[in-house]
Amino acid sequence: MKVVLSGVKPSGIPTLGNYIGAIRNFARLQKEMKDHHFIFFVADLHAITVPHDVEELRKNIRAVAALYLACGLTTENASFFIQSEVPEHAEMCYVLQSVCYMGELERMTQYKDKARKQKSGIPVALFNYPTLMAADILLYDANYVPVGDDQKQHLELARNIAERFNNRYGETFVVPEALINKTGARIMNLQEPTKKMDKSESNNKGCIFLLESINSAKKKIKSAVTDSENKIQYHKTKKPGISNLMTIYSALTGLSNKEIEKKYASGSYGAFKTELAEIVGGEIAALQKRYNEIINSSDLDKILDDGRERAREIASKKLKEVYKKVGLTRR
Ligand code: ATP
Ligand code: LTN
Repeated sequence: MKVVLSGVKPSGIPTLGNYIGAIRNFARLQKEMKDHHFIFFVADLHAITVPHDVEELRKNIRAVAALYLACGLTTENASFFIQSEVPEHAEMCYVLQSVCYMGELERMTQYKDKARKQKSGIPVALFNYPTLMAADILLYDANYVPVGDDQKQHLELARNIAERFNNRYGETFVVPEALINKTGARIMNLQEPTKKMDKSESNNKGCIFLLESINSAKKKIKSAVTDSENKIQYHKTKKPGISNLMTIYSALTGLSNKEIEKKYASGSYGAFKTELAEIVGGEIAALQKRYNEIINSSDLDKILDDGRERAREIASKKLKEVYKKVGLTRR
């Protein structure tokens, strides 16, 4: 049975970008690919790669777990768990560090961006982040990894690590493939549409968080930065603001850019934004309703406990195989 795997960091409350680019896509794939096994987890070990608030992290881990389910993921053909509760992730990461090169990690653009923002030194864990991500994926022999566009480079590295390990020690890992959405793989900041919408970004006005008030989310859409042309037309480089809003519109309604252009041929930005604000508001409201039911129920803990056990069963077998391949056994 083929395996589809993905994770979200609890570095904040997930955004509309995470939802459109990753979580929702994952939920859709789960419905379409019934004969696959789905593995999804809260990537909390990744959230301590930059300085963080301890209480916030604790809250966010649970919130992200509940949001996954609120976004439509089910545990039917899946294992769903918290990464740090499966110690094999960190152990596998250590082994993979022995086949990963400094030069490869130095080239990672996410590392370069995040390292630049560190005021009191760059944590080694930030540098090593992609090796942990490779461990997450290779531990479960994942065939497909649905992610947003920003994770392409990390996926490429995971593939290289898998191939290198296989060449050195014999066939061990499945070489994973990224699954990247055609629409919405990179939702941009509403105030700075040339920058990615990031949940740990300080410009909150440009970022819609899935748990913020509906009114506030609508306001952010209505005050999104656009150009002065007042013409609803998709052009990523010349008109990044309106193009980003059209991408959100397209992802949530299923209409293509051409269809949106036609629908609003004589419309103003104001009218378009008002309609989009309603669409986004409706989507988030439904999600929050489900979230509130889940976060307060004891079912969530039960689901995560079961998920952890299932994940450990797979991960411990794989880790044992890897230890043996590299010679970490008595006999
Ligand atoms: P941080 O701001 O802490 O780096 P993040 O939101 O970039 O967080 P994750 O929470 O780990 O990172 O991302 C979860 C998933 O959401 C990943 O698959 C990622 O590619 C996707 N994703 C993140 N931001 C966007 C975005 N703006 N548009 C589309 N997909 C995104
Ligand atoms: N690095 C990813 C989150 C993540 C992930 C993974 C995604 C951690 N481990 C394994 C897919 C597969 C991010 O920052 N978006």
